[in-house]
Amino acid sequence: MRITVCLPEKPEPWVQGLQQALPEAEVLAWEPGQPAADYAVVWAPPQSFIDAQPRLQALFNIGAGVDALMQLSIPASTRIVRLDDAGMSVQMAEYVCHALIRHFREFDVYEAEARAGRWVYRKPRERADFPVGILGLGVLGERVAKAVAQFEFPVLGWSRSRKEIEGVRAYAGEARLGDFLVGTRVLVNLLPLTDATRGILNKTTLSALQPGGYLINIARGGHLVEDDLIPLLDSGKLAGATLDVFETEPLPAAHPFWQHPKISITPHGSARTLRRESIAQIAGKITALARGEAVAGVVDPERGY
Ligand code: NDP
Ligand code: OXD
Repeated sequence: MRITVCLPEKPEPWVQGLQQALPEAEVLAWEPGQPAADYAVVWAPPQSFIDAQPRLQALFNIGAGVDALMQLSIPASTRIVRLDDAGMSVQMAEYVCHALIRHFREFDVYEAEARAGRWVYRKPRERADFPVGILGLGVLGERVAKAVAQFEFPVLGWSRSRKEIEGVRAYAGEARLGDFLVGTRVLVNLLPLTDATRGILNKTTLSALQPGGYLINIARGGHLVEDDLIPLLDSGKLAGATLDVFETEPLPAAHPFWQHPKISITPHGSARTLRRESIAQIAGKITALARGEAVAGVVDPERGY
């Protein structure tokens, strides 16, 4: 069995880790001209890589989002497998709870007051006034929903198919998006980027949130119509935004988001790919597929996620 690793940077630790986990396999960092492989481990590979792999049984993406792969022409016979949590959901739960509580408890205001040497109390706010709506109730969204519910915020969720999650008011399908949005004040985006979800965070949807709405976008930059955000913040329609992902990454130095006082930015790190966990998951799935068994996390190219 031959496994090829095609990553934009530092493939060596992945090659070594996979080789250790699968000693019977031949694991190689991809180079043009190499013999074709049976399995590939990739992040945003070029089309030339796919074209050089006529007999791939499966392509393992070292992330949860497969939007970059969906831009390529991949033979129907090659299964595309995304990371299935692999340590990301707990990171997303931390990130969202931090951003939510920082906003709700006004810790950003306390930080500014403290820096100015001022001892000033803020009035307590009611959790009931801060319903949190989560777009996408998949592997990551469900974990985030449960974590937020632990802090006793009202939690809503929206997905394609209907879910039942304790403590979460669940909505499904496009027809229920409006009801979900009007019930939400803090909006968390954990959707995959597909034709159906591109631009879903826009003037219309963000204006539908409850007064003082707050956006946490941790999925993809392409979900947000960037030009719509600053007018909503400046008019007071939205109270703020925490953004981890952007249409262009790294975010260009001149981008107005950097300097906006109501925007907090992190560099696409809300949930990092953890190498040890990911290698263990991928090696386990390669072993299962080689035995003819089914694995979780297989992408449906029709749906795009
Ligand atoms: P999943 O595929 O497990 O979950 C996706 C969820 O979105 C599902 O609940 C799905 O509904 C729902 N959904 C998809 N399309 C639609 C639609 N058109 N209308 C309504 N609901 C829809 O993905 P993950 O939870 O693992 O990951 C989500 C995304 O998070 C990734 O695609 C990636 O873009 C992003 N991500 C970002 C990271 C970062 O560091 N910033 C790190 C990791 C992931 P249903 O359940 O019915 O299928
Ligand atoms: C992912 C990411 O999709 O890191 O896993 O963005």
